[in-house]
Amino acid sequence: MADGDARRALKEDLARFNCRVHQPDDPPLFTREPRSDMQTVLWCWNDLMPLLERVGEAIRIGSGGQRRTLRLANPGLPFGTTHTFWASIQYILPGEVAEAHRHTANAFRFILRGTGCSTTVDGECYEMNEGDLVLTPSMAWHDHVHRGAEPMIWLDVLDISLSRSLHATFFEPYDQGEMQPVGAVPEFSYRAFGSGTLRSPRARHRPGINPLLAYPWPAAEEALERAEGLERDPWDDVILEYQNPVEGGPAMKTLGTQLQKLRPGFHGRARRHTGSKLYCVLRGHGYSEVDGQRYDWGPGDFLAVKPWAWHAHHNDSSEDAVLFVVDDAPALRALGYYREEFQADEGLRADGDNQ
Ligand code: GTQ
Ligand code: FE2
Repeated sequence: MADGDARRALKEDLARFNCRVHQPDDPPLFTREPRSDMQTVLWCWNDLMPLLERVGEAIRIGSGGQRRTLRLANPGLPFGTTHTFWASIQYILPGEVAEAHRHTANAFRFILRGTGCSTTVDGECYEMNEGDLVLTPSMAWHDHVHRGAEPMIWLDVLDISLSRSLHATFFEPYDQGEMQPVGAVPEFSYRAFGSGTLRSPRARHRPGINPLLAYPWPAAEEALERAEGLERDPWDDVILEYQNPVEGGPAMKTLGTQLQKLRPGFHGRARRHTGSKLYCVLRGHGYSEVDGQRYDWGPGDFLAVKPWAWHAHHNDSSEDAVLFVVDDAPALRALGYYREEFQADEGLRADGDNQ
């Protein structure tokens, strides 16, 4: 048999038994460095706000646990803001209820505008105010009800691209009414675990699970102010990560959340890492350089940074810039896939996993 015929016969036999060998036009199994279809994208608040208002007029919140959200859709991906998470802006009008449901995806909310809306997570009711971070861990029941007077706007992030790629998506609407019953102690987890340094000796928590569901703004802002007294971080200026107060480490298993301040005149060095990131501008103006391109940003803007892209942040203005940062580093670290490189004064400092 000629060589070509033998190869063709082998290929056919392999296919018959659901096997294959590497074909010349197959994409390579490995690349030297991560390659991502995700794009680095900037969303501007001036574009988002009018769209949100239109979405508010056009879309009613249905039953069965539906939400009204504007998703930040990455143009390079079929699904997600990044390949691991969806970031969306939820818009809820006075009197509305986003009915109870639960899902495998871990989620959190970071409140951007408004007051008077509360969320209940596994029976614990939390008021939501600007700057608060509220967690909805995997499979926790949650519903939101707006008793305030103005539209309420918050950032939702779910690790749904990740759970989807792992084929682990479950969703369950609550079937005993619009809202779940509320427990006797409002804001229980915050009262029991929220100070971070003092807690009741009788407060119980399950190992490996962060018992704290809410990180209100006043304490976070105060911590960030206190951190200004530390030595300046050459890459991030002032940066704090939201922590599991009982066991340390990130507040969620898959998603990292940070609060960052870039003071006037700060010019950060570049760094790159595996995994993706979303910056949400809370206050002030500045710009980021990502793989050589400049992105100018101001309050309400969102910048998604693709994996392994060099990025550095700058503040040329005369006021502080404050950013809320989301990444998927905890998920990558848990799997041993986290790597980063820093541009240092002396040149490049390469670190493997520097957890
Ligand atoms: O508020 O529960 O943006 O389930 C996407 C899915 C928000 C929520 C989103 C959700 C929610
Ligand atoms: Fe949800």
